[in-house]
Formats: sequence, structure tokens, C-alpha cells
Amino acid sequence: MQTLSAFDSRLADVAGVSVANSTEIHGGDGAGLPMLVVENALGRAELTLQGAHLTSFVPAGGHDLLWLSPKATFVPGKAVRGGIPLCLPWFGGHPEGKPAHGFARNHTWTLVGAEALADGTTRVTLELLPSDATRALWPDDFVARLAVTVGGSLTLALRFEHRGDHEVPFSSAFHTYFAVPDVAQADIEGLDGCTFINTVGGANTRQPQQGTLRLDGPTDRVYLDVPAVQAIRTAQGTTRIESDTRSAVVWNPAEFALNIADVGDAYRHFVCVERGDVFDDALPLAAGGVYEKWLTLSLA
Ligand code: TA6
Repeated sequence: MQTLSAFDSRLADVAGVSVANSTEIHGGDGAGLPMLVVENALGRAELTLQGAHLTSFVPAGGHDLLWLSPKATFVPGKAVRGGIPLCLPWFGGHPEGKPAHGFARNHTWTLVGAEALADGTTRVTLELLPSDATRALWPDDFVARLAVTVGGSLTLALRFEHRGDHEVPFSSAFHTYFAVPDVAQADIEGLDGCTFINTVGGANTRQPQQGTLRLDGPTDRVYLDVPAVQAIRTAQGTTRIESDTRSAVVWNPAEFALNIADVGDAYRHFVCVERGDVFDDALPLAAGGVYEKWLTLSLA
């Protein structure tokens, strides 16, 4: 069973932050993954140190805003299906065939801070530094940090510091899987008028969104230059998404999910609305450049 290092354990000795292994929470064979449980009177969240990956967020008195696949596995080196994988330092496929969505989501981050704040929220901060494995994919030095604040809302504040001496291409996304009772009945607001790139089946067509979005089959769209706020309305309630990033990717594979081992027919119960800076909205990082963006999720 994988556990936190002594250093991590000491930092986690803060009211409202406890450590666990995924096998204790989600079962499964094998060593599992170390996890943090962050809980206070306002809300509760779970995350794996691998990927600094949120797998659950429940505001007090509410339901889990995040979808975790019932077929999710907690295996070292493999991204967990559901929650909020961090796509970093590139989003989607890589021109040289490196792993899709970067390496941040399947490397282990270190807990470097845990604080109970005066407003009743709890913040944990995780850090990813270069290793031989990351250097094979991204030769430059970097410091990646994610501060996770848990209360009645959930805020992720990401900072990626490029320590190289030359400009590098960079894109990033909070690849959030939202829990919905039925994806075919979920209304996504806050994209009206935005241009989207339809990438389903390798297509690459552009058109404007008209009104509310309701998915009616396999969907993979990159919305550009979107407003700060989106909402997902379902019979269960309304989830509010706010971010200072520029793009929103909407994804659900529908029946194609039957070919994805850790999704299958559970695709009906999630929709990804991924805020980030991708495609035309992505900007290269100059030598010594810093990328800082945040995402806040809440029940409206
Ligand atoms: O963000 C949408 C997307 O890029 C889709 O094209 C789909 O591949 C999805 O992410 C999941 O990717 P993953 O590598 O996690 O299986």
C-alpha cells in the first residue's frame, strides 16, 4: 500500500486534513494511491497525490459535483478516470507523440502546505518538480504548484513556472468531469455566441454556439475566448463554473465510451466542461515565464 512520506504526513497534521490510501476509500487490488481527505464544516474533498487530482468535492448539504468513474482504477502512473485531471504542460495530443494531456496527471506531487483558514476553509498546496521521468518528456526545469481551497466552493489555483532560458509552447486545462443524472438532459450555459472547434472523429470545423448547449451524441468541442462563468443545469441542481482561463472544452464520448475500459456505459452520468488555455487561446511561455490561473466550482 502506498502511503504519504513522513514529510507529507507532518504537513497534513492540520485540522481537517487526513491521509488515506485509495484502497481504503475506493477498494481495488494492488498498492493503490496515497490520498488526502480535506474536510471542514463547509465542505469535503478528496484528492490523490498522483496528479494533485481531485476525485470528489461535496459542499455541506449538497451532492458530489465531481464524477468519478465506477470503473476508475487507482494505479501508479495511470491517470484516474474522473474528477479533475490536470492537463499540463500541454493539452491533448503532442506533435511528437508524447503522452496526451502532458505528464502532470500521472506523476506524484508533494504536499508542501496545509492550512485551516480563518474563514473556515482549508487549503492544501501540492508541488511537482522535475524528475528523470519528466525530463524525458520536458527537458526544462519547472516548478508546478496547485493550491486547493475547500469550503462551500472548491478553488484550484495553478502556477507553472518555466525555468528554462528559451520560449516553450504551453497549454493547460482543468479537465473536470461533472456528475450529472443524465448527460442527455443536462443544459450547459455560458457558451452562447462563442466559436467552437468541433474535433469529433478528427474533424476540425468551426462554428458559433447558439444558445444553451445540450449534448445529443459524441461531443468533443473546444470553445474559444469564453466568458468567465458557465453553468450546468440538471434535475439535481445547478453547478457553477468560474475561471480566469480563456477556453472551455466540452467532452462526452457517448457510445464510443464502450471502447474506453474505465468508462463504459457510465458515460451517461458525466459531462466534461474543461476550463483552460488551449488551441488558439494557448500562449507560449517565455524564458522564465509564469502561468497562473484558477478555477472555482460551486452549487448555484
Ligand atoms: O478533453 C477532451 C479530450 O481531449 C478528448 O479528446 C478525450 O480524448 C478526452 O480528453 C480524454 O482523454 P484521456 O487521455 O483522459 O482518455
